[in-house]
Amino acid sequence: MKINRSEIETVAVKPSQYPAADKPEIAFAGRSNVGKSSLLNLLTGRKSLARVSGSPGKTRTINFYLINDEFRIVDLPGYGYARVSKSESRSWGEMMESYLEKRPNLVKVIQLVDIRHKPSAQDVQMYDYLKYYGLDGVVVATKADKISNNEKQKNLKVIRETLGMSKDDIIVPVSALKRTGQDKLLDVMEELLSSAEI
Ligand SMILES: Nc1nc2c(ncn2[C@@H]2O[C@H](COP(=O)(O)OP(=O)(O)O)[C@@H](O)[C@H]2O)c(=O)[nH]1
Ligand SMILES: [Mg+2]
Repeated sequence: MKINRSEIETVAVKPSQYPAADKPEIAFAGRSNVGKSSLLNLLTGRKSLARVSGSPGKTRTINFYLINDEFRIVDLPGYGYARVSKSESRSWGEMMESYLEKRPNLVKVIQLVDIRHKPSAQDVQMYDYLKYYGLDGVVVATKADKISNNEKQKNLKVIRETLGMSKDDIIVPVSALKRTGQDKLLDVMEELLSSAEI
């Protein structure tokens, strides 16, 4: 699959603001700063469709991007930002729950984890949550340029084991900096969309 057209369609904090559920959606979830915005820019070939942030924790919205006029990529709010208040983390939870639980056209949530580290407790919790909703099975390991090829296989194995991924589940290493991994990921997304009934 090639992405020829991409635009931000809607920024939402609650379901009444979501676009119509008329196109399949693939969402991205992950810790703040894991590289969600950078991945979106890599996939779409756009330098600044999504804002890449040096300081984590700013995106507190659900961002809907219309791709090729056919489907949407949905950038979910990041988690794991240290300096959030109780009420902020509650509103994050409510925002995630109302999207994941009730969105009929949601095909899959791709979870992003940093390839350098063993997934955090929050990463595992997020992935378990996706399992609960049947939305798990595709993981992107970001910032692949930051480790050697030797380390890569070892780290991918640790990620698989820590998240409790099964044999058939897919993990795609990606580097937004070196621009690698995006073709594989786009193939996976195409496959997901072709099996979606929306
Ligand atoms: N070296 C490297 N840095 C990256 C990569 N992807 C993202 N970053 C950096 O990680 C930081 C957070 O990226 P961003 O895309 O804003 O993460 P988000 O908070 O998940 O949307 C920024 O400083 C990016 O430049 C990558 O593939 N390689
Ligand atoms: Mg972002």
